[in-house]
This record gives sequence, structure tokens and C-alpha cells, in this order.
Amino acid sequence: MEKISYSDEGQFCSGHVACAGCVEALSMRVILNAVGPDTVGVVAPSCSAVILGGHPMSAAKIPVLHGTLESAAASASGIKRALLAQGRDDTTVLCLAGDGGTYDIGLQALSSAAERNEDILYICFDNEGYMNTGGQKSSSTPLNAATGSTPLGKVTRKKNLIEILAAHRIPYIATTSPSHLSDMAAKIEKAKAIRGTKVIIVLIPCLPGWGVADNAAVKTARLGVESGVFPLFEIEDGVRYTMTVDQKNQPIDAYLAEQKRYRHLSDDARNKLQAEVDETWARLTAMVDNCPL
Ligand SMILES: Cc1ncc(C[n+]2csc(CCOP(=O)(O)OP(=O)(O)O)c2C)c(N)n1
Ligand code: SF4
Ligand SMILES: [Mg+2]
Repeated sequence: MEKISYSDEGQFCSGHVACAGCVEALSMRVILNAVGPDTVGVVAPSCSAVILGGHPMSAAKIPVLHGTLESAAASASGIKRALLAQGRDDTTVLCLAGDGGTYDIGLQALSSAAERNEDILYICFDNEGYMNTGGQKSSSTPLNAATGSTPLGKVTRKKNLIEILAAHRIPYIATTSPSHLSDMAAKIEKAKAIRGTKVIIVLIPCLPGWGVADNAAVKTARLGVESGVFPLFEIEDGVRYTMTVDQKNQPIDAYLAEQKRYRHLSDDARNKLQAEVDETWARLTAMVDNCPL
């Protein structure tokens, strides 16, 4: 088991209102500490907005603007430009949003910011559904997963947001997971040092939304990485793909077994899901192998 080595600067306070056992709170702690105190945050309506809470009771030590679901990246762009106008070039603007606020409702704002290469660090907490409003499906929800609005399982596959972002040729895109906290801290520190639009997608197994046991979110995230469902990699300038963790050493079954949202799966549906994971993995490894220098 990995032992994380990072310094906790107290950027994330206890007493927040995340579900007990939520790995979004754990990830937020690592991210806020890695990004440091010279940071201004923007948070879209989502579990992260609920977890952080409002001033003066916020769990974050940094100032945070609560924006709208459509406009987190636009708000972050504006804040960055205002800071630049004040000569504060080094202040990081950190944008926090869920998958609904990123893959769906805020995608136009994120795409526009990426096209302008705004100097923002955008974190998507990807719990694969609209969780703080009761667990409806988003375009990040995977094929066959049951949600409040797809009780028999989603009939379409998860949107490949990473390839959409790569097409913008932004300087840095990465995936990370609360099962690999050193990888997470390292990617935040790397992204912080890069100028331009950086997007990091964090896998968040959601306890009520996925039907995961209160003590099993880290284990579920690890199984997601090891089965290749959620590979950990980075893309620089939209073209240079690098795997950052040795992974995909087992089929998807142990990952699925931790979650009630897949308990209705037939053998055929399970095989389709495995085939999709294998195909996506092959596509990704080809991108890594054919990476330009
Ligand atoms: C335009 C708009 N539609 C709907 C809402 C209501 N709403 C607030 S948070 C949320 C869910 C967001 O889901 P996601 O971004 O995945 O975050 P999560 O709750 O899963 O952390 C919704 C639908 C809203 N605030 N704005
Ligand atoms: S609903 Fe899910 S993501 Fe939101 S606080 Fe609870 S466990 Fe965390
Ligand atoms: Mg979500």
C-alpha cells in the first residue's frame, strides 16, 4: 500500500459536511495543500461546493467564489485576468467542479477558456453523476451504470472528455485517483508550475451514488485504476501521452463488485463493459507508444 509523502499546510479544515468516508474530501485536502496558500478558488455547484461551504465557515483556507454551474471556467478566467492586472502573476486560480459541471453544463465555458489558453488550474471531481442533487446520470456516467434517472442502467457510454480536451492542445491534462495520493499531489504541483489551461480529472467513487460501502471508496478507486477502467496518465500539449502508474492487471469484476450500481448486470452487459474498457485501453496505450518526442 502506498504511503503518501506530502506536507499538510492546513489548507483544508476539519468540520466539513462531506459524507463520512468521502474521497472527494480526502482529495480536496491533498489538492489544496499541494496548490498552496497563494491561490484563489472558484467552485461550481456540486458536492465540492457543499463540502467547502460558504464564508466564514468555509473548509478552505483560500478565498473561494461560488459560481454557477455553467460558468466556473469563465469565472476563473476573469479572476485570473484581474489578478494579472494587479501584477499578481504567481497567484494560482483553482477551479473546482463536478462531472456534471464539466462534461455537461460547464463544457462551453471550459472549452472557451481552453481555446484562449487561460492560465487556470481546473479540477473535475468525476463521481460519474449529478450526486449532490440525488444521483442523476451525467454524460460521464458509464455504460450500464444505474442512476436515479437511468434505473435500468445507462444505455450510452461515458463521454471521452479527455480526448475533447486534448483536441484543444492545452498544455496539461491528467487523470488521478484518491487511491494514488502521491500521484495526485505530484500532478497538482506540476500543473501549478505550467502557464496556460491545466485540467485534472479525479476519480471519485461516490458512496451513496455508486452504492459503495462507507469504508471502501479508496479500495474501489484502486480497483478502477488496476482494472484499466480509470487509467492514470497525462497529456502534454494535447499530443504527448504518458502513463504515470503501472496499471491494468486485472479484469473489471472486482471493481464492479464493490458497487451496487452494477448489481443488475447480465453476463452479456458485463462483457460489453469489459470490451469497452479493453478498447479504450488499447487506444490509450497506442497514443502513449506513438507519442511524438
Ligand atoms: C443550470 C443549472 N442546472 C441545474 C442546477 C442544479 N444543480 C446544482 S448542483 C447539480 C449537480 C452537479 O453535478 P456535478 O457537477 O456532477 O457535481 P456533484 O454533485 O456530482 O459533485 C445540479 C444539477 C444548477 N445549479 N444550475
Ligand atoms: S454524495 Fe458522494 S461525492 Fe458527494 S459528499 Fe457524499 S460521498 Fe462525497
Ligand atoms: Mg458528479
